[in-house]
Amino acid sequence: MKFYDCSTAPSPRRVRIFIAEKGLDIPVVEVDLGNRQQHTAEFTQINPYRTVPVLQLDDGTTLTTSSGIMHYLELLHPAPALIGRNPIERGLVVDLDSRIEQDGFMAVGEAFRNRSKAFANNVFTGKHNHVQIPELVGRGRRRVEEFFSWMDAHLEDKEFIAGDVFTVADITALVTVDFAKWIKLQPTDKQKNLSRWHQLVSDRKSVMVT
Ligand SMILES: N[C@@H](CCC(=O)N[C@@H](CS)C(=O)NCC(=O)O)C(=O)O
Repeated sequence: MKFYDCSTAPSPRRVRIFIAEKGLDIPVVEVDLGNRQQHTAEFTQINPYRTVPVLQLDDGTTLTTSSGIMHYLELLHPAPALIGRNPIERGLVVDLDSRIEQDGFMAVGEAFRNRSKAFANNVFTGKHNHVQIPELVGRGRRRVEEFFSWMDAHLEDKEFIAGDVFTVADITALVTVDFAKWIKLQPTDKQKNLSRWHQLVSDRKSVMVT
């Protein structure tokens, strides 16, 4: 098995934290996104979508999204459970994780990719070329602020996002809050629940080493 990673990018960081929580040792291949290594013939043969993370299995199968990789590893290495301990928990964790990815992670990406000069003709990750729409920077930022408000209210009566145990939803949310630093947005001092949770999850060993 090989894990294609980029140590500075947020999506593969989700998988790195997941792997560390499981205590797995998977050989890593670093892909230099800054130097456009994802567009080389060698890499596009591995992942035609030209993104990381990628998990390449020993039989040649490749998994090309954070979610697909984490679900595969969860079934292969069930302990500790990170995507629910029973059917109801699994449904709820995936529900929350999808919402966080859509309303939080994608919103940060919208603000970031529509602003940075590096992505002028390449606003989406992957192989398709689309130009930026500068109006989406402000909209993305507002969506992130709404996401932070939702998180703060959601965490009022919970230690972790799905309740009393750390799950993949915490990983996606943590990576999202840290990704938001790239657009200079952070939880406000008034968002006490969000700040308390962010400190709690940032102190985990799996997060500190990734
Ligand atoms: N939904 C995918 C997104 C993967 C993705 O977009 N990865 C980014 C790094 S965070 C990438 O490979 N970017 C390459 C590029 O911008 O060309 C996942 O979570 O795996």
